[in-house]
Amino acid sequence: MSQTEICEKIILGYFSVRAYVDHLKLLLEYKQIPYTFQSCQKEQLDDGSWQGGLWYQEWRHNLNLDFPNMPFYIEKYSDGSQFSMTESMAILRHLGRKYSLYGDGSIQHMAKVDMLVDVAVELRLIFVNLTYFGDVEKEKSDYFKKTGDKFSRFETFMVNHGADWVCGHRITIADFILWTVLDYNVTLYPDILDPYPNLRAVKSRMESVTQVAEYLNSERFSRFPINSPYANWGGQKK
Ligand SMILES: N[C@@H](CCC(=O)N[C@@H](CS)C(=O)NCC(=O)O)C(=O)O
Repeated sequence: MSQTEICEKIILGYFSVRAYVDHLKLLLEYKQIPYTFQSCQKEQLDDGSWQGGLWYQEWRHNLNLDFPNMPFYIEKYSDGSQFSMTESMAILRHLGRKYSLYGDGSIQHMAKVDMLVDVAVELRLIFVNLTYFGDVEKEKSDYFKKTGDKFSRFETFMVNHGADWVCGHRITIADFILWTVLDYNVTLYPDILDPYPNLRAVKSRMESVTQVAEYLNSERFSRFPINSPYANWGGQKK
């Protein structure tokens, strides 16, 4: 594909849940990049198990993906060629490079951005483990301890960097995955960020960006479902 070809269309594919795609939609909305969200529902079979619906039956076979998975990301070019990829964090990093959301350009700053992204992913994993397999009432205080260590380190990081956004004065890819993880957490436990004023501030800052506020109030965004329907918590539609 030639570098001069114009990207005419972006397609982001995923199940109709927030889970591993939320940060990617948020970034595209923030940058006001037109995209099509191609979604499908998981379906429950007669034996009670769940199957990936259209993804399972069609898309994973016919989209020509190197490593078929959801979410997937496709750029279609004016010459008819296309670029496609999977892996939710690799897609985030691709969008970060494509739309200059990787910080001030120094390799040290980019490394810190990557570090913050990966810690946010660790927080997401703790959330996934609890909400799919655990008991959100019984395990609340244990969860606050596990996540609190990382939340307070984010808090200190922001104090040390005196910043508007999580990694300095510019918004970076770390802010999109962090917002998603924070929003999942306060949706589950509204008081979880009470001890962390900088995290609450950076979350509000994202929500007050005009195009983000418009997105969050639009039909393109729904707070639920966060997880797949078979999760212990967060798989419901409201
Ligand atoms: N490492 C992958 C994991 C993706 C993943 O686990 N996708 C789940 C939904 S959250 C899925 O059902 N993928 C489709 C499949 O496994 O066929 C990523 O971050 O994108």
